[in-house]
Amino acid sequence: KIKKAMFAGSFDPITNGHLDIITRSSKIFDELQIGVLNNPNKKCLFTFEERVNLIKASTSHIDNVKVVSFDGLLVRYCEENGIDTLVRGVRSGADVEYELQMAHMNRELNPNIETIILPTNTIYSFISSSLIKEVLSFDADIKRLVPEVVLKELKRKTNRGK
Ligand code: COD
Repeated sequence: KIKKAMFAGSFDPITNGHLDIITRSSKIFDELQIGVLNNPNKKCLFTFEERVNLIKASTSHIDNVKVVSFDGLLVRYCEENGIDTLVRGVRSGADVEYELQMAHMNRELNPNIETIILPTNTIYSFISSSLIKEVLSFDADIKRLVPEVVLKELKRKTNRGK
């Protein structure tokens, strides 16, 4: 039986922090699905299609990764697609608090689905999609923080950045 895992998020946009968790967890599981939340009520800089395309472009070199979309409950998507592991990344104690709460709720919803929490790579521990968008709005240099395709699209969309 192949071991499938899910790494879900809004990815607005994907960062080097996300990519690190994707790279590391793709080595642990046979198949890693990247679940992009498609929720029109959530305000994002990038459209759903753009977020998916940026992830595909940034992960095309990893062959057991598959980019999928979901809305509604994450555990429901997993049940319907034979996935029994959720992968999450944590940067700080605050992330741990939040992730534990989600892990407990997801276990309440389906006790057969496990959550695996990976600590971030130290060098990416300060990166978040929202801080990247904030510093970019002040023309900061963010080239070490996001994949090259993302940098290009961020600059194009916002007319900001170096
Ligand atoms: N280093 C390592 N990991 C990172 C970094 C970094 N620099 N930055 C972010 N991460 C991790 C996050 O901790 C998270 O694990 C993942 O990457 C995705 O992050 P985001 O910010 O893109 O996405 P989130 O955390 O907002 O996504 C939340 C979900 C969409 C997964 C969640 O809201 C959800 O499951 N929604 C569906 C409805 C549902 O099932 N709700 C019940 C949940 S209990």
